[in-house]
Amino acid sequence: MTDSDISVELPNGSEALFDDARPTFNRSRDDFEAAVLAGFARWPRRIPCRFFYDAVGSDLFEQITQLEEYYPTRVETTLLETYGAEIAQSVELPRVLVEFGSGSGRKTSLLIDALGEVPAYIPIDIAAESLQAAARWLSARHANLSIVPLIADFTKTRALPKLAKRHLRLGFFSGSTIGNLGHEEARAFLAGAARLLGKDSAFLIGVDLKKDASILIPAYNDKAGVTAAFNLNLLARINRELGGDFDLSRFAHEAVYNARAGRMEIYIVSLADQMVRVKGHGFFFAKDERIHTENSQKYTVAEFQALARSAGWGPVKAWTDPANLFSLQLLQL
Ligand code: AVJ
Repeated sequence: MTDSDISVELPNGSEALFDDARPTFNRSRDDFEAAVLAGFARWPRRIPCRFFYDAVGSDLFEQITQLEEYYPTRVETTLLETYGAEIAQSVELPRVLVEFGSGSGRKTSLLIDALGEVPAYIPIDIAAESLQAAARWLSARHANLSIVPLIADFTKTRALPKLAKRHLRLGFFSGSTIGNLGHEEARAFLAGAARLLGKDSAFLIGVDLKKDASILIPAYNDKAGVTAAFNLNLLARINRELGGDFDLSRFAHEAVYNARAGRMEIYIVSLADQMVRVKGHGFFFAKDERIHTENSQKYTVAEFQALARSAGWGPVKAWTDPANLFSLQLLQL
């Protein structure tokens, strides 16, 4: 596929994927500056987790997915390999596949294989570079697949390309990325996806399950230190893009399980009293002060189904691995 093969039926508020990605890049840089300055002005301090995924961070995340301790990607991939045919049989076909976010393409490829004929594949992502890479990878493996990428924030997308309405739709939201959202945000996202996908749609969502902290903690604090590098890359990114002067050796990665809330919480901890400058502003970090960088909510199958129902979806079926680590949940409108 070449860039010019990508079709361009555009809904309002979204952009086609062209090779000049600079406007998107510039917008994300401004957004990063505003988010960091606002996040450092409140207490506890925070940096939103969507900023993990610059080029360095995306590469580190890819390494995380290959770690022994990080089970979600491996288990979800196995679930798609094992139950793909059963998932395909559980919905009326054919369906346009609408993916929320774009990953390595590997899981999507398995789902496309299972679905057989897919009239169109519409990945939605704010990062043009990720869309481009995933589209290339998938078009090499699925020769006749029509790919219609949308550069948009998938939590705010209001309309799909017209061609999506010529068929039934299947949404796909993998990797338990929904765990980054709080309950109300997740409910709002699910309700928005229902509106976007429309009548008679189905939605397949990868959801990480509640489990013992002895499995969760190593998954977010691996021996090799890849997750630590992924987390601290936020400070390196501030240094690169916002002229910050963070000394990364004076901060540490921390991953804790908040059992009451049922979520992993990721922080960056200051190892000393220190001053840091960002964009001409000075920020004092006290020893042991934490910057909150991510939540990763875990669910039971029943909890997630209740959340889905409250957003207007009907749970059809959930597939889990024998150790109950991860689930693929099929919903229907
Ligand atoms: C991509 C949000 C699903 O929460 O497991 C992995 C991100 N953070 N290790 C997750 C992540 C630290 C990941 N999600």
